[in-house]
Amino acid sequence: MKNGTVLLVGRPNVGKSTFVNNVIGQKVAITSPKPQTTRFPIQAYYEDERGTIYFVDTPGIFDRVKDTLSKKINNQTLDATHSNVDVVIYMVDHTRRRDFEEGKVLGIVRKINKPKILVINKMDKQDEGTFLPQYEFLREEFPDVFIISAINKTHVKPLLERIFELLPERTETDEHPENPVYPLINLDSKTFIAELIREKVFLKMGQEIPYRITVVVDEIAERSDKLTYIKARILTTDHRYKKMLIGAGGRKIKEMGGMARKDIALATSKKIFLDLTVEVDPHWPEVLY
Ligand SMILES: Nc1nc2c(ncn2[C@@H]2O[C@H](COP(=O)(O)OP(=O)(O)OP(=O)(O)O)[C@@H](O)[C@H]2O)c(=O)[nH]1
Ligand SMILES: [Mg+2]
Repeated sequence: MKNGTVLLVGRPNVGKSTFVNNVIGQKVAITSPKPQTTRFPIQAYYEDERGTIYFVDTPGIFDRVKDTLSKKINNQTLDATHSNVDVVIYMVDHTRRRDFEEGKVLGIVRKINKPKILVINKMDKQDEGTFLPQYEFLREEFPDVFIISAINKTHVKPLLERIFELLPERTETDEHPENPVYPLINLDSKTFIAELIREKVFLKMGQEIPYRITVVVDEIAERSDKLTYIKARILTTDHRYKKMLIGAGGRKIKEMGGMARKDIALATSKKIFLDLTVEVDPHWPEVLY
């Protein structure tokens, strides 16, 4: 059986997490149209008759790393590139211009001495133009190039086929956990639920606030066979952000809480009572991660 680790790298927003979710067939990593949605590597298994692929989705490598949070996020990805991987997927988004940030990612990819696949994502998106010609030169360096749509799962099959070809033959016990457990990811339930809530802040708040918050889940309690009580807090760095997160008459927090509750209920097949509050903690970026 084939068995090995595939590391996904690319700049923020190219669709790495969308790809992993759609290959796995369930949401393991949160996604949003905003960059830096993923904050730490997420591991998820894909299994079929050919073997097991152990995907590592990483935070997008970010160009502007001035603040503590961005530095920590970037370092998580750099650490992951030094870990033991068998294949690297370098994902690019043809709808965005090649720039300094993309050059930085390529520099990091070049240093990883493993088989590499270039994946050009978002092939379904053509209306706003393409910068594909700017990525053509990479074909010389990358023997394997796949143009896909992660969102529609177009051309994902041949890509998986190639990944399996490149992976080593290995018994599962060699290096990877023998019995990966459902839902096949490395996050505990509290972290996973916190991620689902954080995603709603990325989706519902403006450009700045998602980078000023984190989510902490304090309690998950089974109240009955069917009902689970969850207590969670959104931590933010400033009172004015807290006000915006709550919104007029508490509308914003209710909306985000409602969306998160539905997602958690779907993932757990339980009825969820979500007690979600907002707190000011200016130090969370230094303490967390
Ligand atoms: N049209 C189109 N949009 C896509 C595709 N793949 C991803 N997206 C969208 O691109 C945005 C970013 O997707 P993510 O999966 O969060 O990107 P990421 O690379 O994980 O981003 P970071 O976690 O910030 O590094 C989301 O709005 C996705 O819906 C695709 O194949 N086609
Ligand atoms: Mg991501």
